[in-house]
Amino acid sequence: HEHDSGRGLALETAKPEVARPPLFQVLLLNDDFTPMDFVVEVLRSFFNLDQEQAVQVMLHVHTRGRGVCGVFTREVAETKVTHVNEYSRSHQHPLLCTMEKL
Ligand code: TYC
Repeated sequence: HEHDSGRGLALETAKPEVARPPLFQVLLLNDDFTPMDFVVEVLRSFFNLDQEQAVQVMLHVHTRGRGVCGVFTREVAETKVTHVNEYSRSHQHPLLCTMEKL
């Protein structure tokens, strides 16, 4: 039978919370052999960076050892890592791409 919930008419409607998926940084690691132009091309073609952004990220990786290419959900990050590493290997470059949970 009837019982007032106590929330009142104006408060009955809850905001539909949408779960935020975990995010992952995709990183490039520096090495002594991969040509700078190749790294820039990877950043442009796999991470949709423009020439200026790609050169900035490449130089950051070159000087600091590692750098962020982008932030993605797990499946997208995993796919980027696999594609970049396969592409680098297919061109005989040791360039390494990895991911880390934020
Ligand atoms: N260190 C490389 C060179 O001097 C360039 C490079 C930059 C390599 C970024 C990898 O993720 C990398 N040719």
